[in-house]
Amino acid sequence: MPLKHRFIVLDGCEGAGKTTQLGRLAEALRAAGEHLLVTIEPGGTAIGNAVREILLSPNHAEMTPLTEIFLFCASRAQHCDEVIRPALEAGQIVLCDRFSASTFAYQGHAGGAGVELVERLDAEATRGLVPDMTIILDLPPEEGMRRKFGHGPAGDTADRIERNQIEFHRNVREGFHEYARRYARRTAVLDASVPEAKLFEAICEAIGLSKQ
Ligand code: T5A
Repeated sequence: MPLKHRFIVLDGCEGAGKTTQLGRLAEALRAAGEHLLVTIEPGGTAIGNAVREILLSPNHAEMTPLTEIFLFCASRAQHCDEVIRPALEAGQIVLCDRFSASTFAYQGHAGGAGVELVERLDAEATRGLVPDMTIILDLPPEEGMRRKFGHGPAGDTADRIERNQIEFHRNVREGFHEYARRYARRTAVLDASVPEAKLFEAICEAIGLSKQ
């Protein structure tokens, strides 16, 4: 039976395991005979990748909150029109690493721009394209940072957004919970502190993918 959800997003705080789980999910769906597009935000297009460089570079510490929102939305607008919408129209399943929930949580809730502004700009950028299912991998940010950077401080390898104080990342986590409450029918929050295989089972269940 074809999968009911065609546009699936994995989202959540830093280091929650999105990339790891997207890899597993892509493999399972391909094995089930599905045609897939696996993509990422910010990015997913040549323009989006250029915008990603600007957004994440620690050299741009002076970036204002409004500039940041517009750049995430610019990347998304290009991504939706050039890549995601055509793939869905061609009958592919789209798996995306982060999407609107990230903008809601990082720029809207934690960044202090307000979720209403973020939602308005995001709706323009996507032209109403909404994921069928957003799965939020929920993990305390301290644990996500430990997974990525070990026990020491994030240090020189951290990008501009990872360099925010831990309090910011706690607010991001709250923002994801707020997003899930707002869009409960198309969002699932899963405990990402469990072993990879167990989390993968929960993701399959959330999207209705039966075990082979
Ligand atoms: N952003 C993005 C915004 O602010 N607004 C927006 O609108 C958007 C779209 C993107 C940055 O941009 C921000 C958010 C981000 O700060 P990114 O490079 O794409 O940056 O970074 P992340 O999405 O955070 O990706 P990461 O690679 O950092 O984290 P993942 O993908 O969640 O985690 P993953 O799979 O790489 O795993 C991290 C480590 O944990 C281990 C893995 O082996 C790896 O070492 N791991 C586990 N360990 C224990 N148990 C498990 N279950 C594990 N699963 C994975």
